[in-house]
This record gives sequence, structure tokens and C-alpha cells, in this order.
Amino acid sequence: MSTPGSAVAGVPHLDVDPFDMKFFADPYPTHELLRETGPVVCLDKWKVFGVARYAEVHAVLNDPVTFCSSRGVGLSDFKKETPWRPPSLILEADPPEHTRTRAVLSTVLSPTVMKGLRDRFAAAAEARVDALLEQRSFDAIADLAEAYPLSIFPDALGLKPEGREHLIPYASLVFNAFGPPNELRKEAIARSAPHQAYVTDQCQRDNLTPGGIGACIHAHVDKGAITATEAPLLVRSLLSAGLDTTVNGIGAAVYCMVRFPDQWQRLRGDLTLARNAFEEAVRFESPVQTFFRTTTREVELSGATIGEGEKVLMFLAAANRDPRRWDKPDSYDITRRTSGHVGYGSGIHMCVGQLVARLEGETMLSALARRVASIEITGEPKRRFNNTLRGLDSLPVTITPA
Ligand code: 8QM
Repeated sequence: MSTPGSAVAGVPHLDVDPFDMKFFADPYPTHELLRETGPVVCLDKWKVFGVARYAEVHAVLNDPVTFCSSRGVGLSDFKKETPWRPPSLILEADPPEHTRTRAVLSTVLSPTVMKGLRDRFAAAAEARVDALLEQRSFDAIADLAEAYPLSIFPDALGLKPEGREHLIPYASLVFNAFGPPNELRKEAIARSAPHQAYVTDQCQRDNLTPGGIGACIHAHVDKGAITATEAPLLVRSLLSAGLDTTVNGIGAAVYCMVRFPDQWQRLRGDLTLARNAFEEAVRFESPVQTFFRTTTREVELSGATIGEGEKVLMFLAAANRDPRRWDKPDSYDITRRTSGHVGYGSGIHMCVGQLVARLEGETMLSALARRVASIEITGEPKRRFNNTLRGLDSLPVTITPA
């Protein structure tokens, strides 16, 4: 037998819980332990396999036939348990079904669509920074990392103004639900009904403003690419994955800038570095920390035998700091060659919204760098605890104008 619960030759067991508060408070020593213990480990607490080195994380992400997504990318195996919501038609799907839905989202989030959004995103970033310069002291999470995406993304999708306060709680629920049945997940699901009701409603064609990304998804029904039943679920994917991720990505970038002021000054000296500075923040903090896959057959991975139907936990954040792959992995360096990081995943499921994320990150960092001379922490940063997302709850700062 090769189940994680039993002794398996060549696969070391660890009793760490990568979903508990002590781990979230400082995951880095445990990431190192996971990487150094072996290429594949058994995590006894949740009876799953784990991979934390870059090579194995990359290998699992790039073999979607063996390591499937259709049985869920959280701990729960959809073949054995009923999912908490109808499965995502893209995230929780395998080819060939995945190929068709992915193509639709890829089209509505294409480089051409980004061209139409750029000026609006840039103007909103400048306006947000101008307002913050009036305040001087503010919370970089609520007033910047959340306020900026909230000022552009719901409008880009075409959501009505009412009820948008559900968006972040809904996303927080989605990302907690990928985790094990701990307090975070159970509490989130127990409180989920109003957020789910809001999201389900907003995904309907009639509730989406013409010209928005949501309406564009529904337009693909008329072209025959997807059915009228599928379209609302694809809109739901953008409501699930499109906001809290960039909130935590932008939060990570600002948190990097306040901790590494030399990198901030470098950015101020060369605004063309803004896009890579954001990318490096995604590598360095990995807003999406982990994902699971499920094996569709017995498979050998770096000498370990993994049976069929096993959950494999990929530590994206640990791979993004694996010294086997990265020079000075724990340094935030805005001129680093970041390509190949797995902060957006890799392979066929690699973030379909990555151009939106990068556009938001780049426009905000360049607006800040153009107008702000220094950013200083003025209070204790508070962490936000989530089974999948890494980020802060509050980051008190004071800025000085350029
Ligand atoms: C995570 O609902 C979805 O399709 C979905 C939810 C969460 C994500 C992706 C897709 C990876 C950002």
C-alpha cells in the first residue's frame, strides 16, 4: 500500500499541519523542512502526499492527466464527498471539458481586452494614490490593496453597485474551502449562505452590464461555445478568483516595498521595473500558497510510489523559494528573472486572469512610484488567516509625496 497513512519505503512522514495558525504565522521554517525532508513527503495529519521543491511542484502541475483537477483542487475528493458548491467548470475540470471553458475565459481576458482596460486602471490607480497622499497615514490593506481592485474590477466585470461588500467575503470562503475541515473552513461555510446567494444572482445574464467581461462570457453562448447553463458558472469563476487574489498580490507588493526600501528607491528610479516588481512580489509572497491534485493512477514521482486516488498537496510558496531553483530565494529583488515562478501555477491551468492581475499590480506600483517618495510602517502589521491565501489584514503606513 502507498497510502500516506502507512509506512512507505522512500517516503518520509511528517506530522506538520500546513493549515494551522502557527504555520500561517511563519510558514518559512516548515517550508524548508518540507523541502529538505525529501522530494515527496507524507503529511500524516491530513493523510496526503506533499511536494515543496520546485522540480516536483512543476512536474505535478505539468502532468494534468496523472494529477487531475476534476476531483477537486482542495483536500476534499469530489469522488468521495459532495462539493460545497457546484464544481468550477474551469478550475475543477480536466481536458477535454476544461479546454473549451478555458478558451472562453482566455478570450475575455486576452491582451486585446487588456488594452481597453489599461487607461481606466491607470487613472484609477493615480486617483487612489492622490487620495492617499491627502491622508498621509492610512491602512495599506483596506485603503490601497482592497480599495484599488474594488474600484476597477467589479466595474470591469459589469456588476451592479449594490451588494459588492459580499465579494471579498465570498472569495475568502472559496479559498478557505480548499483547505481541510478545520475551524477556518467550517466557519466560512457555516456563514456562506448570503455570499453565495449574492454571487449566484450576479452571475445571471440580466444582472451584468452590457460591454463588461461578464456580459462577454454570456455572449459566447450565442456563438455556441458554451451553454446558457455554463455561462453563469464561468462568471462565478471570475468572482471567485479575480479579486481577493489581486488584493493579496498588491498587498504583498506594498509589504515588500516597506520592508525593502532599497528596492522601492530602485523602482522610483526606473518605472519600467513596475511590472517585474509586482511579479517578484508574487514569487516572494505567493498570495496563493497551495493547491492539491488527485492521482488518477499509481505513479512514481522522484522515487516515491503514490497510489491511485491520492491527494497531493503542492506548496507553491515553497517552490517559489526553493534554493535548488532560485539564487538568494529569500531576497526580494525587482530585477530578478522571475519567469518560471509558480505563483500563478504552471501548465494548462496556469492563471487565466494573470494579465488582469499584472495590469493591476503594474499600474498601482507605477502610480505609487511616480508620486510617493517614501513609505514607512507606522504600526504592527496584522496577518489575515486563510487556508490558501497569504496576506495581511492591516498594514499601517505613512507616505511622503515625491
Ligand atoms: C484560484 O472558481 C474558480 O473557477 C476558481 C476559484 C479559485 C481559483 C481559480 C478559479 C486560483 C485562484
